[in-house]
Amino acid sequence: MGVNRRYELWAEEQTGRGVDLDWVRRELDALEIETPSWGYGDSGTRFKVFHQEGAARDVYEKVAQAGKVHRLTGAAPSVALHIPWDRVDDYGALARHAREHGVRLGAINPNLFQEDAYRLGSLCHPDEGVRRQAVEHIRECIEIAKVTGSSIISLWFADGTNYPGQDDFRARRRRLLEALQQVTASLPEGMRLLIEYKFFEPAFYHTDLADWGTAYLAASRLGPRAQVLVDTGHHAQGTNIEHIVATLLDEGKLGGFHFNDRKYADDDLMVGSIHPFQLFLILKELVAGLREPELEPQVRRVAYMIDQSHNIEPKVPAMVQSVVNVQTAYAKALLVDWGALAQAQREGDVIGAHRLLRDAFETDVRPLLAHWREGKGLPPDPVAASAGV
Ligand code: PSV
Ligand code: MN
Ligand code: MN
Repeated sequence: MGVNRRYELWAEEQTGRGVDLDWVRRELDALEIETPSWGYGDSGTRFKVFHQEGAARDVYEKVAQAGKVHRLTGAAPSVALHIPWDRVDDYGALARHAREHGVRLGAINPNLFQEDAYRLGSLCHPDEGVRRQAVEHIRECIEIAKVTGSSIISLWFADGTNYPGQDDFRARRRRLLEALQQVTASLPEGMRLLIEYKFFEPAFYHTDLADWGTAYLAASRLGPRAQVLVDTGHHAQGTNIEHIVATLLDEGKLGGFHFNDRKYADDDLMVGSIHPFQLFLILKELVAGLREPELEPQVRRVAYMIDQSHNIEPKVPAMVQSVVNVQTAYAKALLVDWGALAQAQREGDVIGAHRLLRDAFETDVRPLLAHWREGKGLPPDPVAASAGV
């Protein structure tokens, strides 16, 4: 059966359930998923970095590969940079190169963990000189963002301690907040800070920004220019991430996501490959927010980004698969019957409410996505089309 016929049958069923397919398609049009430059070069674990034929060797090649992912999916129009990994002399030229490949430069990620100076931390370091070095590096990234037209500075800190007594929790917290205030004061109009948390690794006793609470408190101190970034791989096993997302959204502090999946820790596996229902439930909170007029502007600014390094999978197909997994989960979240759900919740219909979510999650959205892609001149199966690109 052709793409059109399959879609017609699918659309008839969905329209019959009361789904507004024009709205669903508009929201699919609006979904943009940024890919990371560091997902296109050779990467590995501490055991081995495997070389892959065709892996990007420099930032120009990384941007070109991000361009391929966007050409195949139509949903990945920007690429994040990591400085100094992606340092170049002329960022204006790099931005032009990106445009030539059909993408733009997105979030700038300062690297605050790979200098010898950062052994005891960056913004939390006991030595004022090291803290100054880290602040200057973030300011350098703000200058880069001005040239590249990026509106997000994305901060992840490896800061923490390995042993009880190594440093003073509250002193470190004050150093962090003071330095973050200095950085925030350097932000130009229209640029914002996203503050990421992670509960352990590389620090093994305590991490200064370990969870959404510590990140939220920091973002609150900094005012409206700072929000929290939720990296799906950065939680203890069993954490209810969708509940965190709903809470941050309700507090006006949800800034963005780093999507990836994991089985054990911060594994950076392809998003949706291990916990597809969790991904759906997270995105369902975003769709719920879109439907509330006070929350909608915040939801529209949430930055969807992938944070994955593919160690054994081919780079471009893995990124295409990841974008498709997010898009698929999002399409399913757009199909939730909100009216029926609210009624089931009011009536205390526990199983009924749960089944409504499962109905949306179990809907096969491939006919919709294939038709949406064909309408845009994209391959109906971008993962298949990415082999050998
Ligand atoms: C390290 O855990 C990490 O994966 C964080 O998620 C950052 O966002 C990323 O590296 C890039 O610095
Ligand atoms: Mn991350
Ligand atoms: Mn991570």
